[in-house]
Amino acid sequence: MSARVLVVDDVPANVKLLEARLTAEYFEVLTAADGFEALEICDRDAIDIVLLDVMMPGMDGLEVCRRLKSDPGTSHIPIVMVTALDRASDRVAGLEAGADDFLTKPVKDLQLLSRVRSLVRLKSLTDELRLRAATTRSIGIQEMLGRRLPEIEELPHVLLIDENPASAERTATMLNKVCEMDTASGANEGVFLAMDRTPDCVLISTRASEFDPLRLCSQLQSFDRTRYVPIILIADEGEEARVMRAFELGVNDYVTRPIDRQELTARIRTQVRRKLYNDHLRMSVAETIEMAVIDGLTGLHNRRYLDSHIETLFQRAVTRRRPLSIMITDLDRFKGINDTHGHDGGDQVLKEFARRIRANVRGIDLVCRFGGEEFVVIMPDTESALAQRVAERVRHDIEKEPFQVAGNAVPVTVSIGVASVDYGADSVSALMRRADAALYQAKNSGRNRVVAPAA
Ligand code: GH3
Ligand code: MG
Repeated sequence: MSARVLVVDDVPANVKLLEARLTAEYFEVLTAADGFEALEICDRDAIDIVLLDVMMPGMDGLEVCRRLKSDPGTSHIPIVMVTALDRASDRVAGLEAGADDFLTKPVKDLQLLSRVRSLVRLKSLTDELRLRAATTRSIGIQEMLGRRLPEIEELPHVLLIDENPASAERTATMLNKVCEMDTASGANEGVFLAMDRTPDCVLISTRASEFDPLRLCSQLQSFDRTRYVPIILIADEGEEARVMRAFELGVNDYVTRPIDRQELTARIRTQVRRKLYNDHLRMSVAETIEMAVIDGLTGLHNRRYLDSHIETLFQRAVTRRRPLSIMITDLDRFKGINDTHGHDGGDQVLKEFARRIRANVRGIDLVCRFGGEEFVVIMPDTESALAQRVAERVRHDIEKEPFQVAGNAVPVTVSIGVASVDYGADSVSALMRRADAALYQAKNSGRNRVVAPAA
């Protein structure tokens, strides 16, 4: 996976070194010699990840990080702070400034590449979701895109899979205030626990003789319940090839033994925050897609949904030789209601009307607001005589009890046209036309009635 990396450092030799290594791995590299230039480039170019030196004259790396993270246009770009080995305090400060990860100088190849790859992969998932979300132009999503990564509010739930009870115990104790931990000593138990309660992050120790840790990783990524759960590998020095293989399989991050508490904490925190952010986005996208087929006023499906489903329902009825009926309803003299009680009053009537239709049909019947004060109900497995009885029940239910509009009792009536599938040379449009013609007849013959074309 290629990506555009921005390297920020005031020492030209450091920039050159990172640039050479990243270019060799086919990353596109941009460079900046100070914080101001870095901010400018992030604003202008689509940067996928920033490697940021902490100590720089003018504006230091921490300030650059804070600014990038507080700007909605750049807050989603992952930032890796590059810190001197002897300055542990910089790491904490970096994470507090919103950095996603850190590397210590001198930067080791494996660490550099694995961190960059992992963050780029996370970002590309986020980008795809952001793109989908942005095209839907939902107000809720726009607001959400502007937000920073969410802070972790509750202790994240981490699952540790480690065959060795003593080392599992040590790791659990180390993370005791950082997360709520479940431990498993084998692959089957691990999968079982992960399916039982989806964790926010999984830690897998590579020291295993009873199972293959990498196979376990790909297994976890193949189940719907766990495929978005980040995985961090706990590896030994000298396992570079295995770690690389793990990254190819989609493992998100790794730490090496002996485990540094601060480092593991930071890595868990980063993975969990990214996951929360992506989970939110994914849910918002799903909600927006749902909103696109739901009528906002009545909560019924809208015409777009009807158009995409009626053909399927129709074909299913025809091929199975099952009856199918539809009714089109239209409120009588609705303009008069709007004129007397205002548009809001009219809306109240439409809402209550939708509620009453719903209450009079079955769950499998599809009720749609076709537009304005016209509604369509599709009734699978329903022949004409029954459909007319249902329509009559709806008509009666509307007439019998006046609607309440801002304290006024408003009498409402409805006209309904019914049509049923005829197994001859029928089509959806012919069926709709027959229902429409029946409705027209109901209107013309005095309203407040049900008409079905004679079979
Ligand atoms: P008919 O008995 O012949 O159906 O008479 P009608 O007045 O119901 O029919 P007409 O088609 O003349 O008027 C429909 C009205 O429905 C006009 C339009 O302003 C109103 N309308 C359409 N959509 C909405 C809506 O979402 N809310 C409200 N309040 N009114 C709507
Ligand atoms: Mg009308």
